[in-house]
Amino acid sequence: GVNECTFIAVKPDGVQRKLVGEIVRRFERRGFKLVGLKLVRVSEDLLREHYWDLRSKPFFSGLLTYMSSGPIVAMVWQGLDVVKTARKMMGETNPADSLPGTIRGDFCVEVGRNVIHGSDSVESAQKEISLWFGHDELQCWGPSSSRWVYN
Ligand code: DAT
Ligand code: MG
Repeated sequence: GVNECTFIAVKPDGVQRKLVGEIVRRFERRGFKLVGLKLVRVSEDLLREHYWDLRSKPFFSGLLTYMSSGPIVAMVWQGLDVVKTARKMMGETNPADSLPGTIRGDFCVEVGRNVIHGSDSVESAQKEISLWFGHDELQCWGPSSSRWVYN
């Protein structure tokens, strides 16, 4: 429903390449609501938990090194079907397979430097939001523009 939330992160390469504003802008303009945002440098322990399902992959340790190599912009966005729509906005995991117009299709070329993370299901979104954010870091704010986005 309209209250669905997803976890989105601008990865260290996206921050270094000054893509934060562009990425936030795309979610804002789509009509989604920002409910959490912070710039963080996270430990490999948190990342190991975040990417636990990939622990047996050959790229796992490189992924942890990359993700802990600099600050990340962690965000929570809310709105109708935001989990699925955010994945569409991001493009495919491998930027080479991502269409122009998607974030990965517009701003990157390699799977190991794909600038953005987004939860892949409502269930993983809930897990990731509670891993990255405390309750006091999420804001419930004015619905004043929602009647212009939803009917
Ligand atoms: P996504 O980020 O699209 O959800 P995923 O969850 O399968 O993709 O993998 C998490 C991240 O791991 C991905 O964004 C980049 C990295 N990754 C995935 N497949 C990879 C591969 N074949 N080689 C190197 N890195 C990979
Ligand atoms: Mg994933």
